[in-house]
Amino acid sequence: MAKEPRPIEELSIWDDAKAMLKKARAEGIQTVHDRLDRQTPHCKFCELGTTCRNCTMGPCRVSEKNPLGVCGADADVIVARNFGRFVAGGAAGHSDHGRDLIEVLEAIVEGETSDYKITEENKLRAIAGEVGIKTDGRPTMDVARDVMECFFADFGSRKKEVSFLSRVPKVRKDKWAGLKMIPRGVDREIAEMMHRTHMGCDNDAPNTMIHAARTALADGWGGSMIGTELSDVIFGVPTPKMSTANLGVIKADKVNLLVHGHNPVVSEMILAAARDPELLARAKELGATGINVAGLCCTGNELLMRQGIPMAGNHLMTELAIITGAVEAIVVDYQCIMPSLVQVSGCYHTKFIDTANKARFSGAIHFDFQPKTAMKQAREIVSIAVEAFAQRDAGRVDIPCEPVEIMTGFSNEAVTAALGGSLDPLVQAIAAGDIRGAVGIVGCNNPKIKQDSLNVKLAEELIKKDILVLVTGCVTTAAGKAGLLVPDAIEKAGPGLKKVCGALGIPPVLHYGSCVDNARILQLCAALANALNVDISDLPVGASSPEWYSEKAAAIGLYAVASGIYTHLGHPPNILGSETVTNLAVSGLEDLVGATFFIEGDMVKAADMFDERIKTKRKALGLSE
Ligand code: SF4
Ligand code: MSK
Repeated sequence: MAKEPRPIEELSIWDDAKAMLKKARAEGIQTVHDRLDRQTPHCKFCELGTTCRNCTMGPCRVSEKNPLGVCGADADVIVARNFGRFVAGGAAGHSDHGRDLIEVLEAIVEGETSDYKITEENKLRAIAGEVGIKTDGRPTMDVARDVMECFFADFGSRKKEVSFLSRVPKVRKDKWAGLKMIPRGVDREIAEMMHRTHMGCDNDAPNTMIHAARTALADGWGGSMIGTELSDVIFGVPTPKMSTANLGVIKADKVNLLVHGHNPVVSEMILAAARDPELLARAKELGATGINVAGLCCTGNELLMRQGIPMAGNHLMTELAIITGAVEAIVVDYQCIMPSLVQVSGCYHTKFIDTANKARFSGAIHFDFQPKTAMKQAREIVSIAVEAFAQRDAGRVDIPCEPVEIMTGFSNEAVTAALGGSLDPLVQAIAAGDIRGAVGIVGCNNPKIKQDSLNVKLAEELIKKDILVLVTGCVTTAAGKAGLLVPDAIEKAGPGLKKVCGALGIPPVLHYGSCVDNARILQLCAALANALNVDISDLPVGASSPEWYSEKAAAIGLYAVASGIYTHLGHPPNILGSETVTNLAVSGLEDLVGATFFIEGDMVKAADMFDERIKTKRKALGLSE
């Protein structure tokens, strides 16, 4: 017998989500929540991580009764291997995204595109200097070529360490060297993880876990950091600006085009094409007042940070945005795009357009988007959206709310500029205890958790304790919708944070970008540690992913811990079937890298644990608690 669906009230904290879930049920449209209900209860072996499919002597499931797989692998080995491959998947996603930015830089350097250009010459030169490339008196394109070669080489096997380790405090690098955890090359660490986890290779769980950390570090300090930095070089360094968020950003009188995925390479071009006078004129001819480009998930974050486009929603809003009935097209690049969006689009006049050969969706309109032809292709895509306006059924349109204001655009450069040109005022505010510490809240939604309940609650609890919060990824929209991304949110903060943020006119929760932009937080931590002449693990900082779901989030969490940042997860990865692996994650790593994971589903308790940690770290630095 089919299960009763969960009450809508339990699925999300947001009125816009609940209204669209109601509409979905009334119109007979299946959502992620319905499918979760059909998939539960989940397989216990898979939940514990004790199932292995790495060869055809299996698949094997180990338990107390049957403790060894056919090859003799025990639960520790199997869990570690599964987790290692999980992290490798996440690192591969972020880093391949980074590689795509290098390829755009290559197209610029080789003169193959005029649609993309080097927008931030100063940043390019600054990065070049950091990775040891001479810049004095050299033409920009020569510097760019060397940067391109250097970053391509970071993916290979010929380096002893990835280039941005130049940013890492020496004491941290020495720690990694002692553990054989220095990331040498992005593709190398990922490939080695696949090798190690083949049958008959790395059969020592702690050793596999150390390599998982190395793989994650190759993502954080390699692929992701390259992705972030080159996106800034090509599309501009984010600066503070106002925008809006929630489903109310979809406009009934406009052609609505949603960009979804992660990489700004496609979405930036779509935004530029949407300003084309001919396309605007055609939209008007069809009765629209304009073309509205709004964001979903991280490609939305990228455009929000740099261009201030409105955010329609995060991960669990992607199906619901289409259900407004007012979306002409959803244009995707890759990652976190539920294949169900094709079916939901098919229930309306919405055109679902994919743009990457590595992320195709059956039933989609496909464009093989290339730097050489980017603007031409972007115009064609926008034109499809414009023409779809004529097919919209006004009777099915329901935009459930008015948008809320948010402030965005906090890159490290913007923060430093706001502080008068150096991080010293931030260091002083931390020393004085006005800002007691900082926590990055990052990551996703997961339909197993009431949407954004944990993301918002943790941010609110932390700012009350004078802990500055930085948000990226899908937590951005959560914090924005909760009213935490505006300067007025200082009213919800403790007295110290209220004083500092009030003086600067900034929110107590700062939007720091997309998922790859967690590299900005790593860079900030390294800069603070270098300024204080300490290790990153000595700082009063933390990281959290309360509602995570993805392999990428696991890689982020692990590179944060391996970098020395105490990291919270709202629910555990599938590792609980091994005591060795679990103990390593939640305590053993402390001795090795000076930080661990902690798992806590109650956000008041999680905030208290961050508070305790921050007190300990402040005390050790000789600061008031
Ligand atoms: Fe089973 Fe070992 Fe093969 Fe895994 S590698 S499926 S545990 S025999
Ligand atoms: S999009 S990885 S659901 S944050 Fe970056 Fe959101 Fe998580 Fe994807």
